[in-house]
Amino acid sequence: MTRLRQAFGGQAKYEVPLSMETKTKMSTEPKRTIKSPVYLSDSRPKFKPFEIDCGKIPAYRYKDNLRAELAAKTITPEEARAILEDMLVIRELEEMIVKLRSGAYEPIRDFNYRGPTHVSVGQEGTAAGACCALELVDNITSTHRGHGESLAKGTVAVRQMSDERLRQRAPHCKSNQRADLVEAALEEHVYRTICELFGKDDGYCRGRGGSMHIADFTIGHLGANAIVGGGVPIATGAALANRYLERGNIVCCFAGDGAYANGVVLESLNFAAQAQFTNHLADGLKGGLPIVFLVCNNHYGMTHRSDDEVMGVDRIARRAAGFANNNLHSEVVNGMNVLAVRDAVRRAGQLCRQGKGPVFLDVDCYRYWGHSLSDPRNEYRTKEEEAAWKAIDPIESFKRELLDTGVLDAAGLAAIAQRVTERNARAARRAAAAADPAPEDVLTFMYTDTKSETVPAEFAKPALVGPLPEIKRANGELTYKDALKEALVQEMVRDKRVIFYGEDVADYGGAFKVTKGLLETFGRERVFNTPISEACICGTGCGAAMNGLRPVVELMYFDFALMSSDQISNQAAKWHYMSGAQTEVPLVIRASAGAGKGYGGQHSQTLESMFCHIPGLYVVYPATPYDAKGMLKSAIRDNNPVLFVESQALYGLKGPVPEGDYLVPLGVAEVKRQGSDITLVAWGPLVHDCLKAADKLQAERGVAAEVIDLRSLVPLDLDTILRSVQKTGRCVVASQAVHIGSYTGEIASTIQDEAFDYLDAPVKRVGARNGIAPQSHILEAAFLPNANDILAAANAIL
Ligand SMILES: Cc1ncc(C[n+]2csc(CCOP(=O)(O)OP(=O)(O)O)c2C)c(N)n1
Repeated sequence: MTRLRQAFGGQAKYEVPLSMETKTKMSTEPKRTIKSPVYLSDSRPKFKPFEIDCGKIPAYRYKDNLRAELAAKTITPEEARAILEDMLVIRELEEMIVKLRSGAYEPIRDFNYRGPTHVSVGQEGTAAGACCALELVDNITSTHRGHGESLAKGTVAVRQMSDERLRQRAPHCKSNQRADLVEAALEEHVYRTICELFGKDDGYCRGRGGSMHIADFTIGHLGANAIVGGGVPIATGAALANRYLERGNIVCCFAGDGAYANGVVLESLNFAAQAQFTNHLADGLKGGLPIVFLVCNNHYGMTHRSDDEVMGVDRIARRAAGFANNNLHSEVVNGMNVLAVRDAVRRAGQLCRQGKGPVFLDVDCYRYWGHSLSDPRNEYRTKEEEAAWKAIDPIESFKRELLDTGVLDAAGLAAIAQRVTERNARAARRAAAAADPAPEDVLTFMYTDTKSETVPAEFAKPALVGPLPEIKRANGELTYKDALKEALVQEMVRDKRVIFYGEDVADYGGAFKVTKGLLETFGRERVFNTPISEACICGTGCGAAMNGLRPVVELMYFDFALMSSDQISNQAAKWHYMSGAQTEVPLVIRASAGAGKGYGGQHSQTLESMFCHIPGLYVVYPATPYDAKGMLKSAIRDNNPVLFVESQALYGLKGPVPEGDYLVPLGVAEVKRQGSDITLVAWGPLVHDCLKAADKLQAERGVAAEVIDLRSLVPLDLDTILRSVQKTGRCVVASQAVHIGSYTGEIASTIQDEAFDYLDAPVKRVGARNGIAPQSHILEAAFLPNANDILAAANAIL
């Protein structure tokens, strides 16, 4: 509530997210008999010939129909009517978009719709069939073509809500009749969806997301995604959170067939199916990830034919065989038959709730329009193909079943259609006339100012599985590395929502042993190794953070952040803004920067400048053991995503670190040394070079240099820099990053903008040479900046 209050300026404008509600415990009660999380592998060579049996993947298992389901009481007439209505709601809205483009949508002829036109007409059976098999508390993620899923999750959820929640959703409804409340809430849902498409302030994401990023966290819709495949690791992370918190909720992850060529999607399948979730390693919490990977297989990427052109398998379902011995329960489903989809997702949901997920459904469907309305389709497919699919249209087919079974007569059908059309028209008229967001609010929701100040009782002081790791202090001092460990330990003791994972971080303690001992204290539920999947590590971290956890993930080398740059930059950084502050992303990505060890071009980069260019992300880089602990604790408690850069060169540095709980605020620089003649600004290892240079300046020239350790790059403490430069009139900005495009340039130019009148000389920058880190010790020494370079830069302007 606090979060929404802040986002909406003191008043909660819409209901609070309930996607984090706990519904039921997993039906397979986790076994709480943790012996010890430590296991030693003892696998012996076995080379007896054998064959790998990949098993069979069923296709089109559904043999029933509406009549049979009514007879078996697996569906009620009311549910059947609702399914038709849900499909009509989707088609009506998407046909409105089509008509709007040519001014043919009568209710708002003159409205100038700007935005994507990725309609899914033809795929309604997939969206409506899947969503009607989900519960209110279940999650979905969707795609650039996500109107269907978004609308259907909402309409289904509305019908599942209590009267009280309906009243909250449609406060203008004065009736106490449930039917009226439902109708009002359905109209509100369509209205807020159209508002979002139109970029209006009443949109679900307050006009920040639009068609391709629409989300409604209050009903578990964690967002559509314009990056093809980008939402799949988020869904996987959301499922990780549901499993870890034993909520009993599942995630239905919608993505297209095209997406299943994307690396991060395949990484997600691999991540979701990890043996350690279900085998002897899962001592405490046994159960597979509760996620349904639902492929909306319309057979086309944008225009390319997936199965016949760019894949080597004729059925995407086969892919699942590569990820789990049980083929992820993979099957091919007829997506033109809404009841077949419903049946498959219901069964998949049951498996997930029993701890037997993940499940993979290859749902065979078709979109009648091209990629967008600007795609005429004639370059790559025939009219005959389209006609064949339209002949089995999911809506028309289901209408026939409703008539055949007498669930509806012709008048009943017409009444539903009319209700949907009129509701959409009313919503569209209201949306077209609704207020736009205020231009001065363009940056509102970029960052959240909330933090985890108190831990909810249910997460406070979780049980530990072993004693705390011993962290050796000498004379009140710790190494930078142990200071990081102490911060993590304290935050994990404080809050159950803090979990930690990455490559080789558990038993081995990470490539640099920063986290050695955490597994023994917290168990594998909270500290685990991952596959080598940097994109998925960051993406699942983002999804878990958006779904109630506060994950800390590790990138073994900062260089590998480039493998996950989409998940860091387009996902974690953007979801608070794109969702209109419906969600926060309290994720910490620890990235260990090399340099100076002869590891060459791919293990030595200082890349923080790249990420400072990405709005929505915090970027911090401590230089001392004291800050390493205090800043990591702050980062973990912050509700913004934080890229937390650590220096391998500093891991062994010792310094005073109090044992207790203290925080170093993010966005506050520290003046490390006072001076009046020149300002030396730096972060990370170069802070120490600046201090050395300052000593020399004093000793050799009697110059008093002020040294500022920025500590945080975003948010940047510009005040401290400017105050110093106004005093000294001279400034050198230094970092270990290569010179070109370094954040030193941003700082230098800002100083020139803001304090030009105080400057007695141009601002100088020091960085690594504009090259690639070499292996040779001699070359690397020539490549990296050092105290002498800072000294030379200072001397040049003194
Ligand atoms: C990472 C990425 N690459 C390319 C695109 C451009 N693009 C948008 S939709 C699309 C096709 C996606 O195909 P599929 O996943 O099958 O979904 P469909 O559009 O068929 O619903 C492409 C290539 C993108 N948005 N993101």
